[in-house]
Amino acid sequence: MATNKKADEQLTGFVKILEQIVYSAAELSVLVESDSTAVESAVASVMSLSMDSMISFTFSLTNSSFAACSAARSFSLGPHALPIKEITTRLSNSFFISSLRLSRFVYKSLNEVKRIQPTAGRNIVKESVLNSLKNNHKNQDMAFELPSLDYAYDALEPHIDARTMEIHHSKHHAGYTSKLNDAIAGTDLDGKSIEDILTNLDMSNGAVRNNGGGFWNHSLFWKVMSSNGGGAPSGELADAINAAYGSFDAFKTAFSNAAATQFGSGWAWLCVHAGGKVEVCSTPNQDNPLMPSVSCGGTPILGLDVWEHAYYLNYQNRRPDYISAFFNVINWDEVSARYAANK
Ligand code: MN3
Repeated sequence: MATNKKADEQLTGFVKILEQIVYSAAELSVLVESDSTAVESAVASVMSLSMDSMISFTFSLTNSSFAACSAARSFSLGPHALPIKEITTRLSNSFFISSLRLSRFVYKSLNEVKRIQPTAGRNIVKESVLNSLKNNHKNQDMAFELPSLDYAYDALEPHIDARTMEIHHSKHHAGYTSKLNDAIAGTDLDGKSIEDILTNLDMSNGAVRNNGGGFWNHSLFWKVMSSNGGGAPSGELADAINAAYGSFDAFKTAFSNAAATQFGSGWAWLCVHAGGKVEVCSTPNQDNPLMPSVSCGGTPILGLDVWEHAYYLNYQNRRPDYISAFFNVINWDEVSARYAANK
């Protein structure tokens, strides 16, 4: 039992270092206005590693840190030195020091853990990193956080281009998120779920209506698309669509019309009502059917953004072409799951 305790201690130490790396990476990505995909994928990689490959992962991370800090150093000292000199210098120093500490510590502790308890690791690391990210999130006193995508920005090409996805997610959705946080900070909405905020919304509160709607709508939008999307739904969702519209093609026409005829900016929706009936509708701006006194009701399970920012780079004024392309990326598994959860 003593050996297990020792292994646990070693692991705990390793996890703490790992958390520091995740935070540093997150901090770096914020500072350089990059997206958080790199951090997410780093965490995902760690979770899928065996103890053996954790060691090589750590070494490659260390090498990357060295490369990053060298780059940062030459950048901050070179002829193109910019106002971010101080930031890069500080970061490069901290990466440099953590890299050294990390490589020594991890080499020692992981070998020890591996010797004592060959199967230890994966779940403990996963749980601990996730918990600590959650706590870190709370400590930042940020109510809502921009969700990361489940796929790369170019995953939906040629139907939705990478540049549009990048700007849409990292600028537009990020903007709604931070403005929502600003709008609720210090009010009695702070700490409530976004669904709670929207279903009980005071529609005269423009900041929360626009940015809370924008936050929720885009969070749904990313989820209902996939590079493996397209086709048609099956099972009970297909039955509900057939019951309401007669056929999938007729539904497709109704949804496309709702999206095409929404004047100006807005969204087209497929919603489910309690009892399982589905309905197509559209709303202007960032309104959605969760909000009170909106012309359509139920819970949205599929949403299409028809703001020009969602398609203009690739389709210019051809909104119908964008709508038609959207059907090639709809993630019907996700829509079906949302149907089952909200019917
Ligand atoms: Mn949008």
